[in-house]
Amino acid sequence: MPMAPNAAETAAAPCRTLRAWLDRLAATDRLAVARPGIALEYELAAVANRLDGRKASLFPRPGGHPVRVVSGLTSDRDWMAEAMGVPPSGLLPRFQHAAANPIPCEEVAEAPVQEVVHTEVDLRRILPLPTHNEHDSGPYITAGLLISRNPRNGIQNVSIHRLQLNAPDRLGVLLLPRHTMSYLQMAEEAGTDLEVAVVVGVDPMSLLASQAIAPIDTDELEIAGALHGAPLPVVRCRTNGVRVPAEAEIVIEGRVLREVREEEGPFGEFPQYYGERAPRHVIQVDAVTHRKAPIFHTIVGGGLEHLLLGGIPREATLLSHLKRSFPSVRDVHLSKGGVCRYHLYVQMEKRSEGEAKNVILGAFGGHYDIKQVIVVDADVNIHDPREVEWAVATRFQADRDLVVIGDSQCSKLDPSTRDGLGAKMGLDATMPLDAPPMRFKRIAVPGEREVVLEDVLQDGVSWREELA
Ligand SMILES: Cc1cc2nc3c(=O)[nH]c(=O)nc-3n(C[C@H](O)[C@H](O)[C@H](O)COP(=O)(O)O)c2cc1C
Ligand SMILES: [Mn+2]
Repeated sequence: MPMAPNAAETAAAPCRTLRAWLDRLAATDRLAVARPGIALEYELAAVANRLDGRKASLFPRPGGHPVRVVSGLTSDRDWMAEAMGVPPSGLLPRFQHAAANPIPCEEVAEAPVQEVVHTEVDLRRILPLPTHNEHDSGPYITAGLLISRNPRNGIQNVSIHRLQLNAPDRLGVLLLPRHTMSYLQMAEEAGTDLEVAVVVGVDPMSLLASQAIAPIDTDELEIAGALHGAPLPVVRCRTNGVRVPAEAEIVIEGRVLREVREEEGPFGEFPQYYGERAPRHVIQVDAVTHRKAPIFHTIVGGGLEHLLLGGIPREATLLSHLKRSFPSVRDVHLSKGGVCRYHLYVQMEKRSEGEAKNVILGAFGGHYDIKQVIVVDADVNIHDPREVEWAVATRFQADRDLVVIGDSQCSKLDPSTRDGLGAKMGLDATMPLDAPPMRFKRIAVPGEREVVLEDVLQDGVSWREELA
């Protein structure tokens, strides 16, 4: 496994449960605990958003409900590496390795997640369901892993879908045309509903694995196992054949109903806009199981946790994709300003003139969500937007370094597109290979990094002292 040289000092064991991760956050002053009784409507999301990226938040007795809520578990890139047990530079390599080397799950007969079983289901009574953004249609489950089984071969799929409370035992679900939708179509062809489970309250690695861009019939729980470095223990649901993580907090068992649609949305989404209201699929809930005193995880739409969970697995996939054709590519980054989806920064060691433009074209082919690519040289830190802008300011000329492709497939959630039809823009901000050596030489003061300020500065001395 590729890792940075200092990995031996900083690497720890990967974090395998939500509770272990909460312990780690609490021990390092990164878990803020609210006073009991914060309102489930808006107030909880307001507090979580204010802490976003700095601290995770825990809400005892939210809206008077006995079940605690947590949010903001993975709202920092370095935390994600820490939960993985690698230094920050190991984040993408480790994810690439796990996606390429999944570890099969291990079935167990008894599991903490089934300590309490409800077959009479009133979701709002069992779970504290928050409402986040101003125009959201109502309470949502936002951090549930939706696990389904291929009805033909039993292979499982894992992904996150927003789930609207439609009735005490019914959830509206947004299924974009990805793997769950394909499994549902197979079920419909066989004339059946699709058995599913929604798993809430899992460890950071399972959340991340759910976002892997993997081929259909790749069980993302096996990628979670690879990230843990051990098979994930799973247990069979009580009312259907789906296998769910045994150490999770809460499982909602049910079926996506064939040929049923109910109105769902609007809902505040990752680009900081609302996803529209429309007829969508429906999950009929058959049972809920959970740990004693379970913890409910919620992801506030558009927050850093939402952005990073989608962004990091995409970066890993895009890096693998680009490196296949361009060994000169060193690293990629989906910027936060570009909602960790739309704007890609690429760092490369250009070997031939024009190569950066080929990299731009390759990146557009990596994922249709990408609308802007900026390629920079190896001396530019792509994790610092100011450095990338500096490269554009000093190494880019629009008349020769700009690539624009109109009317191509883009994200439908980008409101500036015409229903997903939009333009791609690429900026080659690399230096010309034949530039004279001093033209693009970055200025530097010798010894600046090595200065130890405590050694050279004196404390409490007035500037007048030398005059005396
Ligand atoms: C917090 C969060 C919410 C998401 N909500 C949805 C959703 O409502 N519908 C959807 O199709 N994808 C949603 N996604 C994206 C999918 O979970 C993601 O694309 C996943 O990798 C798809 O898995 P698949 O390739 O196995 O189908 C969401 C992702 C995150 C992180
Ligand atoms: Mn999948």
